[in-house]
Formats: sequence, C-alpha cells, structure tokens
Amino acid sequence: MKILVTGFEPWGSWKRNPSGEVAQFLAGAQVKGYEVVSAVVPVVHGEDIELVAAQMAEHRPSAVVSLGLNAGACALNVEQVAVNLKVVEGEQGPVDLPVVEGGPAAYFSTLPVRAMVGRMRAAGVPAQVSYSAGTFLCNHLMYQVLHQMEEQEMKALAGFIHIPPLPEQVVSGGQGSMPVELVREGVLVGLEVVVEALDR
Ligand code: PCA
Repeated sequence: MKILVTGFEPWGSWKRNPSGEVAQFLAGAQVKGYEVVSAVVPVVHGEDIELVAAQMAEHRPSAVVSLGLNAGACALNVEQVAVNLKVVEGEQGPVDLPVVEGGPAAYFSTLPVRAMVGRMRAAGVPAQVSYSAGTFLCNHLMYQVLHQMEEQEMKALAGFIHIPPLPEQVVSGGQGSMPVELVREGVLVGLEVVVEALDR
C-alpha cells in the first residue's frame, strides 16, 4: 500500500523549491502501514502530469498528495478545489486556456481537507483551507490528477498542499515563510489523516 507524494523542481528565480525537497525527504517513510513514494516534477505544462501519471501507473498509490511552493503563503494551504483554467503568457499579454478542453469547470480535492488542517494546527503547524490553487502549474497538476482519476474510475484520493517559501527566501520575494522541518511535520500529520480516511 503506497501514497505518492509529489513536489516541484526549482524554477525561474526560485533556486530552491521546498516542495520538491520535502517530497524527496519523505520518500520511504511509513505512515500507518502505507509506504511513501515520491516524485519531483518539472515546472513545465504537460511534463508535470506526464511524470505523475507514470508514477501512478507504476505504484498504483491509494492517494496522491502533491506539494507546491506558493510565494504568498503564510501557512500550509490545503487546497479545496482545482479549476479548469491555466493562464499563460501570450505575445499580447496573459491568455486564459482550459487545463483540459471540454473538462468540468472544477474538481474538488478528494482528500479530507478540513480534517487535515485541523490536525496540522493541533500539531502546532500553521495551516488553513485554501479555495484557490492559482492558475499556474500547481492548479494544473491538481486538476489533471483528479481528472485522470475520474476518467479512469480510480478509487484513490488526491489533492494538493501549497507551502510557504523557506525563511531564507523571504528576501527573494517570499511573503510568509516556514522552516522546512515544520513543513515536513505538517505534511506528515496531513498524510496520517489521509491514511485514516483510506482505512475507514
Ligand atoms: N509552485 C508553482 C509551480 C511550481 C511550484 O512549486 C505554482 O504554485 O503553480
């Protein structure tokens, strides 16, 4: 029994991406009888879901929990919803495109979002429910994973957690920040709640 935890590679001016670092760190962890497998995903539309879909096919995880950096986050943001919208830079400015042509407007996370936030907070890790995963890669990956699960009638749970920058990254544009140890602890507590939901 496995849980797939994904994070992203550094991109643009972000020379470190704590989401990928935490995903990597958690590889091999045991959460109440489930083994964590992890993947670090490139910040490229298309390559993100390609890699995660391959990991899903290989490991057949019971849950997919994806992590991503949000420069504006001051707490772990457990995402409630992924929308069928990606905003890309065109020659004349931003362009709105669907993540999946003809797909539903949105998918709700199938993780126990509110319970995860409650348990993270009880463990002393700042956390909140978030109602927007943005319109970039993180929302894109969350939407695609949920879409594939729906299309392929997979029983697995899936969702997304946005994490704040590292304390050292506040100078490079971060608003909030969180030490990586605290992020790991919060994500682990969140995974415990996910596993409890699976076993129910
Ligand atoms: N955060 C970006 C993409 C990669 C990452 O870690 C996002 O929020 O879309």
